Amino acid sequence: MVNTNSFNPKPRAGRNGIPVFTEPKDLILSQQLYNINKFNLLVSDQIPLNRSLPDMRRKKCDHIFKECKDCPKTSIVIVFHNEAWSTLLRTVWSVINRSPRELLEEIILVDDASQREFLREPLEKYIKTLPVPTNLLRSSERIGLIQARLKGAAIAKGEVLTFLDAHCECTRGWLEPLLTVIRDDAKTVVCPIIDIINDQTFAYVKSFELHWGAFNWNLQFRWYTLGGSHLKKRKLDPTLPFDTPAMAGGLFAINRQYFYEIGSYDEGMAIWGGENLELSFRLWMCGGKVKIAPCSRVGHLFRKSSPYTFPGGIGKTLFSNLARVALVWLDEWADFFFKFNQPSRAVRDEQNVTSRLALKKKLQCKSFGWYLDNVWPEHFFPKKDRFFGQIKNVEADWCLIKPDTKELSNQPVGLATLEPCIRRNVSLEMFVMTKDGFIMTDDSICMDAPEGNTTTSGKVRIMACSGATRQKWRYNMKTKELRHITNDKCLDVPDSSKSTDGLVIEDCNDQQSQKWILESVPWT
Ligand code: LR7
Ligand code: MN
Repeated sequence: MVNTNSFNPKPRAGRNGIPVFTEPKDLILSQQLYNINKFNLLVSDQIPLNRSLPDMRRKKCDHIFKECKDCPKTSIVIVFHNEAWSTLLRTVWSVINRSPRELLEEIILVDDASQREFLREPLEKYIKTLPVPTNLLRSSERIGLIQARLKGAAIAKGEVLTFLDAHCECTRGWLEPLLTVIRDDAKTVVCPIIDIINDQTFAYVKSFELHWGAFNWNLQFRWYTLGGSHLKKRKLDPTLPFDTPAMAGGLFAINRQYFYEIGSYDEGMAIWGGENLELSFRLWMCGGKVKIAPCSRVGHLFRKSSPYTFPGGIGKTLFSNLARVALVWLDEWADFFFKFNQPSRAVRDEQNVTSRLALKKKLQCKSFGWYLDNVWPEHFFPKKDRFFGQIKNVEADWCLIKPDTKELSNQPVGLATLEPCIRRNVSLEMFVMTKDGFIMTDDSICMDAPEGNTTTSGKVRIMACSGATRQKWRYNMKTKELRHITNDKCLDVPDSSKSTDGLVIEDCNDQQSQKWILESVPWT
């Protein structure tokens, strides 16, 4: 089955990005096919390669479209390993159909040792018929996406390199907003807003606009809501490219010469993962920038799991890559990362990062502390000038914990509750308290209480950090009270229980249930 190409388009299926539902008679077949790529192949193979998509842009984006006359040309680099025919070529056709020809230097496909027959000769023949010069490079051994991209970049002729995953769909006007940013500043790397192609129905779904990219304590890439000041700026002109602490990794454009000046990729990284943070850190710390251009919108097929193998296992690949990121870029925060990330700690000593450290020195890059302060001041990492540790109630002798229910964006939400303190898991009961009074923990979640509720006691919740005053607290070391600043009430364990009932804010009364110990835990 893997070797057969079951591409069988129906002319109107999925037009304008609408969902395609599997007919009941095909359900079993579609489930069988699902496992090949971890998406609904039957549906993908029913949708034409040149399907229409909605124009995702705001009206105000129009001017950018027109201003791109003197934009640099780009090579499009798409690497793939055992991609399906329909998703790969829909990516290619979406580029061809929705990019001005004068801005398109070429398309470069890099096959990372795929084993599927239809990706051999049939693909070679097919690309010869395309109206845009298209190259196909092959790697006979599995080299992973990082080295595959380097292979593609090495033969590129365009002034700009634009990378895409092999299962994307570009919408109208996607390219111009990226290229104008690079035309205006060759040291800015720019990403589109990444919309969602549903893995079951292939519906094109709009994603959040008010998010930026960052990462959690385990160096996993995450989208987080923009903080208050950024939000205001964005609302003034929603078409303007905005800074992001990190890029997702798969979809971005970069000036080709600058890509090499800044050190392309870490060739010691294998297969998959971590390269997006490594590049983001390097750019920000070494004089570049990473931005998202909201007028550029590209769909990406999001999967719940990975369809392919990781040669050598995930320890030799992802966790080694992350260990390299930490060793090169995290300075004293590397201790924090390794302390709480066992899989990466296990492969730490195998990493030789000498050449990357030499690069960092040569480029005179700034520190991770500088990055946190200047690029991502809203971060929730420990720092010298803030508390890091457990928040313990004196009476109950239990600790504040993070809820385990997650919302869409992967951020936990729920009532603030207590559990016995056993330090079983760093990201479960470690909190940071900043100088500004935000009590935060991993994945950008904060302790939050409703404002202006003076008569009844308010339930305290753990939810996405917003930077709002309702998330500000003050700790008094003498009285041991944790006061909600705007309500001037105290964090309290309600009478009913000392345990898993939610915490509340109550009028301050000097009772034991309102006394808290902030117990520091060393993180370096
Ligand atoms: O060994 C491999 N060889 C490859 O050529 C493994 C993968 N690949 C190809 C693969 O066929 C695909 O085209 O590399 C591309 C990326 O692999 P995916 O699609 O499995 O990755 P992903 O979309 O799950 O993961 C994201 O993180 C990766 C970390 O290494 C890469 O940076 C991906 O490019 C990146 N994808 C995106 O940024 C899309 C938006 C996701 C978000 C948020
Ligand atoms: Mn992908």
